[in-house]
Amino acid sequence: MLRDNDLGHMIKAGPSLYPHQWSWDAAFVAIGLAQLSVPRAIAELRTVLAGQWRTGMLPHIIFSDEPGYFPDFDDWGTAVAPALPAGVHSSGICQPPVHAIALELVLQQARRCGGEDLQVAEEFAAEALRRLTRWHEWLSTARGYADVVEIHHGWESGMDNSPRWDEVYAGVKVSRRLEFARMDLNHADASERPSDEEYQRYITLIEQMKSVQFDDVRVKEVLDFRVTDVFMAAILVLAAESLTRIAEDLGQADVATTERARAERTRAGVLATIDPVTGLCRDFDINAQRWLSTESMGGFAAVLMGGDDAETQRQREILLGERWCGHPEMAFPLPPSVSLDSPQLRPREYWRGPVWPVMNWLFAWTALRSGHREDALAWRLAGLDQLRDLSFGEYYEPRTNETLGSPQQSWSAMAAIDWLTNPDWQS
Ligand code: 2M8
Repeated sequence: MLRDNDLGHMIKAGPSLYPHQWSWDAAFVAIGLAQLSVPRAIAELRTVLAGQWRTGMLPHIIFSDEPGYFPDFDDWGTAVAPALPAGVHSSGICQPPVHAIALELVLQQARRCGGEDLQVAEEFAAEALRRLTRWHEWLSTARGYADVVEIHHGWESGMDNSPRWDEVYAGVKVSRRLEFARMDLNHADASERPSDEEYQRYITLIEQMKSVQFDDVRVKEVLDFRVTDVFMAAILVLAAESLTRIAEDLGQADVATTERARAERTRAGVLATIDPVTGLCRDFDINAQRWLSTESMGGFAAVLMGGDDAETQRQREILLGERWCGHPEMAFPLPPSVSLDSPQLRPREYWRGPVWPVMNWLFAWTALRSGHREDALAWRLAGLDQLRDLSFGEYYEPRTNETLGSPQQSWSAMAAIDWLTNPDWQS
């Protein structure tokens, strides 16, 4: 399946709905690829890093030559951005920083394989270290806010239409209705995708960014969408921890020190967002200066970071409990994007309720990494069961397990590959 989605230098996120390379998809996919071919995994990460902007940002899409996706490179208009490197065709926003985590896992697999794989991987890691540090640094400076990470579009969170962002999108002023064709609807059912109203706001934000040539400072003055993202920040914590270990192995003590401090600072920033009433982490609307308490998967940022403090323990219990994974109507005890008991639930609609295989993998893997082996193995088993019909859907209806969105989605295959072949999962 991944071979079918492979364009040589990049794996398409999905065969027809997503004919380009998405940043966090590519990082996840590289983790699966490493089990099949270390050099191919490295090639995937190399393409991601080659798209790095002069500011340090890794853009959320690197465009292939394939047609059929909106907004494409011309629609984005990033050619006006002074920070776009020559020859790079990319969007002008970012996605969660899974990349250093991927590099660490590729290196681990290379160590198991030894020989040429190990040599190639170590050479690549030495090269990648500087770019990954600049990327993390950009997230903590240009996008640092209260020791969490600020985002400028729901697309940056990767959870595009999650109810997390509803209040923020309500403040996006669509001053003139824009004319465009929704190419996504040629490949997926409209009831499983964001609405036209949502797309008007998505594209309005791009217009606002374009008006200041995607400048990191000026954009904050014109954007109607400025919000901290705790889930993204939790991923930055994990990535900074991975980069710390990689740097230590490569004898780069200064990088290790910087990344360790980043991880500690950001971890504290995420924990400080916990709502004492619900126990979940909260995002913060910067323009409106208010907390966003809408319940969603994003609230489990502390579980993702894998601590053992009382707040995180409580969050873990909530996630495994009857409102979330343990809800009696769930087809499998896996984390849904929105609780089945939530008034916001729309069980077929993208990030508003469905279960996402790649998120199952992420929660399982962070549980494994932080010593919660029992949870990790239970999620792995349920996650594999969910993928049993081999359609590798992008997301699944939480009660019926119907395949939704794009079938043959690359990062869904990655979850199965890693769970089945990576020796870390064997008990
Ligand atoms: C979805 O997002 C893109 C926009 O970036 C889209 O809907 O067109 C999200 O699920 C995102 O997290 C993912 O990276 C991307 C490709 O799989 O699709």
